[in-house]
Amino acid sequence: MDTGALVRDAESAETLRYWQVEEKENELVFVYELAERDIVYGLGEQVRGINKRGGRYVSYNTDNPHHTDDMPSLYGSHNLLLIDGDGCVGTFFDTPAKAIFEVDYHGSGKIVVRCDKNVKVVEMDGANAYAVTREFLSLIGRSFIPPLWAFGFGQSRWGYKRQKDIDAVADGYRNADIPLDWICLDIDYMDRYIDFTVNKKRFPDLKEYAESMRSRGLRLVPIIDAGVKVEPGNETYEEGVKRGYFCTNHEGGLFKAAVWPGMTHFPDFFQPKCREWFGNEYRKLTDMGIEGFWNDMNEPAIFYSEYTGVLNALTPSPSTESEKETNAYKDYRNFYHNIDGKRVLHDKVHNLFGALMTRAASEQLDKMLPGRFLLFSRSSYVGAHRYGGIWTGDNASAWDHLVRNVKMMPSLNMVGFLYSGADTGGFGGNCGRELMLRWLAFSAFTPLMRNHSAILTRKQECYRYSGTDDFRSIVSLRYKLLPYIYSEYVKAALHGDMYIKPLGFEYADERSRNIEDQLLVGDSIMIAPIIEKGAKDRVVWLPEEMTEVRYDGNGFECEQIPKGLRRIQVGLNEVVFYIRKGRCVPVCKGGPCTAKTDMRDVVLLGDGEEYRQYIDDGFTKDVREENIITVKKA
Ligand code: MIG
Repeated sequence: MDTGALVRDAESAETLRYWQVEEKENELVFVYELAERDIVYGLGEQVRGINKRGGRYVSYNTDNPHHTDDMPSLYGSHNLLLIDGDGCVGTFFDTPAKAIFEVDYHGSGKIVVRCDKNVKVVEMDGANAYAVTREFLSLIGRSFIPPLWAFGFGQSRWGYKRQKDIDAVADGYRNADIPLDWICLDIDYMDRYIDFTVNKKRFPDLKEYAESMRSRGLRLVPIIDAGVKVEPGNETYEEGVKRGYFCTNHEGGLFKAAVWPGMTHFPDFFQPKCREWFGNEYRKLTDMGIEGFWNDMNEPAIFYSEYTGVLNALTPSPSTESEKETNAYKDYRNFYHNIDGKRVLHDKVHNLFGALMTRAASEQLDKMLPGRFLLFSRSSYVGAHRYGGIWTGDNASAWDHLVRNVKMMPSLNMVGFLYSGADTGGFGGNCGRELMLRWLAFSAFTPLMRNHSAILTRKQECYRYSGTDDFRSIVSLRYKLLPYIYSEYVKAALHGDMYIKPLGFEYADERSRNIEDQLLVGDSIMIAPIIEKGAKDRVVWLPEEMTEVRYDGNGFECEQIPKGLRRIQVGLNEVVFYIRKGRCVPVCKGGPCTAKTDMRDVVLLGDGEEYRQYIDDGFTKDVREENIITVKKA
């Protein structure tokens, strides 16, 4: 590798260039002195916004819907820090075990990182955070590129049970003339939550059904959970047991834990043979014409196990904060993997589990399908971005969750997860009309744009709200922007670049460096979404002259705006975005789905002269530079 990055393992940790290292009995402690002006970027899927200063974060993949600012762990672990001030120092702490980051916590002026001794530390430096991020992206490899249809709008809900529920969604969108490309099947499509089965009463002929949906420009995207139901007759279970592909317990038997299907075994994704086998199981659904999946519960989430069941019965309720451990935490110290013939405690490699499930699926889907496929996961680790995307888990229908979504997106891009997005409208809770419209107006710019909600919450498909014109306006903007979104995404993946960036990555002035509610999307666009309840207007910072573009469902209105602060009004049916000086954005006519959207018929907005557009058939695995053409202004 000629990237200039230094890779140190624990034994040579004392030779780190930027960090002081102290060896404790069970861990290494790394310390970095911050300067006043330093912004600390990084940590991917984490709370507390773009600048991580002032917080404590724990990389330990966790299924927890309370995404508050003091929630130390979410579903992924992305141990990258970028300290940006006078130049930038980037450090990646590559450990599959728990890692704790205190970043100027309580105003200490220091970063303190504590982690397992099984760690490789990668130090990088460069002129600024953007340069260092690009170096990091070049180290970790090319991001997953899904097919074009995955950039269309997706509708999902935990609670769609049978074919007629899915029909209602398809009809609802088509009748309301709101574009849609895919519909998710949540756990109820399965036979009693058994992976790779289909409930025949609910979906008598999934193959035929998938085909008929496809002819309407709609794809079905089923969920796959990590746990395999323990039940004689369940093929996946029987095979897995026979071949020794499941995780083991303390006594050497198979580890058993309860999740949706009841008692399950977890595939030991650390074994290459197990990955190949499990990945091949997806064939049961691709044979029915399925081209996309979402992997869930792969932290892995555990309701309880035989072990914790007993333990909880024996131990009194926890009395101190540190004792308030979930069942899953206790279980993580009671099951084992077989890694290169060695028995390894799950706790030591916990953060890789979900990532390896994604890898298992992705590698085999790649072999079994002629074209590109959609795959996104809940749990992740850096590296899994090569195999699939992620969604940000069980958020809620609340304004602060929209805010968190906005602020998390650039951090996910720093660690390669370009294909990502949140449950638009919120998973838990009841989403009102205003929140849904504002959230859609933001999600219109995120590669993964999916409306998803939990069972028993208010139904939140776009056509269920009054005044569907407003919803059509926002979602159709997404389809008009597809030539841009698709091109910028693929170019970012091809060039080891980000798709969504903080303003500070391109503009060095202090105001830009500290803005967290405006983002750069691709190379040309700056967005300033409305993320406050009841707000009809907001203040926007323009770090340079830009073209302001307003879309209200009818057409685009453009105006040159000088550098500086500006207050804009934005109606619920509108989206306002900005095009950077000298740049262009191609827009097309849109359509009811990607298959009916003509990506070649574009008009260029903005004061630039030309645009480098990426065009292919939307499926080919041969994604290459030569597919980029120069479109000039008419
Ligand atoms: O314990 O499959 O994050 O998106 O709808 C809940 C049901 C399990 C969690 C996922 C969510 C999904 C839900 N799953």
